[in-house]
Amino acid sequence: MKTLKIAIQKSGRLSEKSLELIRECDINLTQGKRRLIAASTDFPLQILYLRDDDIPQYVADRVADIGIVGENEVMEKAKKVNLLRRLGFARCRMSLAIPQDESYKGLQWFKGKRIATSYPNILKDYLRKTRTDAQIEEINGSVEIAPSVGLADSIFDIVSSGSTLVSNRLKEVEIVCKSEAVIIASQSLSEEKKKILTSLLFRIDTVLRSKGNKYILLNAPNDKVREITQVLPGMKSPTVMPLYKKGWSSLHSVVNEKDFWNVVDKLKELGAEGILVIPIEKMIF
Ligand code: PRT
Ligand code: ZN
Repeated sequence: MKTLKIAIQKSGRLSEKSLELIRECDINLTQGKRRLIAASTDFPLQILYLRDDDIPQYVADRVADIGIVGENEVMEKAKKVNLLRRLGFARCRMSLAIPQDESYKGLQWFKGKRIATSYPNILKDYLRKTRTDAQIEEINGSVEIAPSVGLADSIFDIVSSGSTLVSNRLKEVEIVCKSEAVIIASQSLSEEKKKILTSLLFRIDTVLRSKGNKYILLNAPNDKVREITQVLPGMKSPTVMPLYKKGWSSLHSVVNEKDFWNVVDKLKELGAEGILVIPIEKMIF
């Protein structure tokens, strides 16, 4: 039987979450990360552990069928691959930063300046679109020290919390783009591989959906049930069951993490009691 080959980062910021996602899809892997390749015993999937920079190329060349990689690498490498899903982890932004003591009034600051980066293509594209005439200094790693050692006037790099910039006396002045982990796929998969991919994506979607939702149970006086059901839409509508205690009901539903605390506040106002919130392992539609 054919197997689908997925490339994931060998070690780095994406590795653990990528493996976790595969495990949450109930796919068990045989070997550990010490090898280049691992197989699954219960799903036709093979894992290739690679450097993140190489993943777009390997997928474009069909050495791997799909891959989990930072969107920034996909943009930078500009290979012909399909972007299938955004995964919501390894979120970051790509920004221009300049020395803290410089005053900044807009992109014209960069005119004639040198910008150090490991992402020359994304930067080149941005400078062209914004008609900014600056010079790109391509360097690998430790981009943030370039201004202090006199290699450049400014930098273009990944920013997450911003603390690396602060500790290098730099300030973020323009956000060029945002990035998160994504699934990419080769543009030409055999029918057999497409079938495996569909089944894998079904599992991944199920896992991603359940991550944002919680199962909620509560007790409420019967005369409040109607109002409470309006706050708790649920998948179709909430389940309502009578309690042994007269005049009371138990309501079960699903709430999204985004408006979770708002919903809980409203429920309390409406007289809900004994509210229980439980994580959902899988949500299948
Ligand atoms: O060895 P390999 O080539 O596989 O790994 P790598 O060292 O090139 O990549 P890695 O593991 O550092 O990052 C992998 C991916 O994680 C990146 O391509 C991004 O998509 C994503 N990601 C998310 C980040 C960050 N957040 C991040 N903060 N990648 C790097 N950083 C670095 C950034 O370069 C800067 O030095 O962290 C610093 C900034 O962080 P803050 O929190 O101080 O702002
Ligand atoms: Zn890398």
